[in-house]
Amino acid sequence: MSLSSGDRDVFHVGSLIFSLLAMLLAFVAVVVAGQAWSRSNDAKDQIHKVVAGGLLASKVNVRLAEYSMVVAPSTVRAGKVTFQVKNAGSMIHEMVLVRAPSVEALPRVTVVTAGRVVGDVNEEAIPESDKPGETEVEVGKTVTKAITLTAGTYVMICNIDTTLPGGAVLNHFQRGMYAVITAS
Ligand SMILES: [Cu+2]
Repeated sequence: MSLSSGDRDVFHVGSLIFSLLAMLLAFVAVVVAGQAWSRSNDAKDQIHKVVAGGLLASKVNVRLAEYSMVVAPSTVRAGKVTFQVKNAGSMIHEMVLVRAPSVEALPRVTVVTAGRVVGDVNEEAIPESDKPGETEVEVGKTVTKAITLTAGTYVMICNIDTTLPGGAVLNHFQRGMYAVITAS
């Protein structure tokens, strides 16, 4: 049996359509694969962002009392951090943030001056650039304050002096009102 010229034309048209369909399918496969690859890259970017800091909080709670300062969490994401500072005590307290590697690294008052006793944190000896923010909190109140922290370690203190009835001065920091927070 031999093909007539008409049969051969039908055969050629058929194989041409088949080739075009195959090319179209191949093109669709490439586009779909490309989209999947792009989606998986987006997912990887998201995971990297989470690992790089998305899990770190940018809001912290601070509880002030006589004489303690409790901060949670103690590691935050560098940048704008919202501090919610509650005074659960029975006298006025403050939260002063100082950029310092440790409590021991804070400069201290060595000579009694007006309103300061030996051992207080010497706030005047700390450059303004290392004091990103502070707030006082009245008894029973909660103050919400946004403070921008660059990456590093910060000591938060209450450096208030209270004069006792007998005249002796009690410094809150020296009684233990401090906490350490790290921004990364
Ligand atoms: Cu205090």
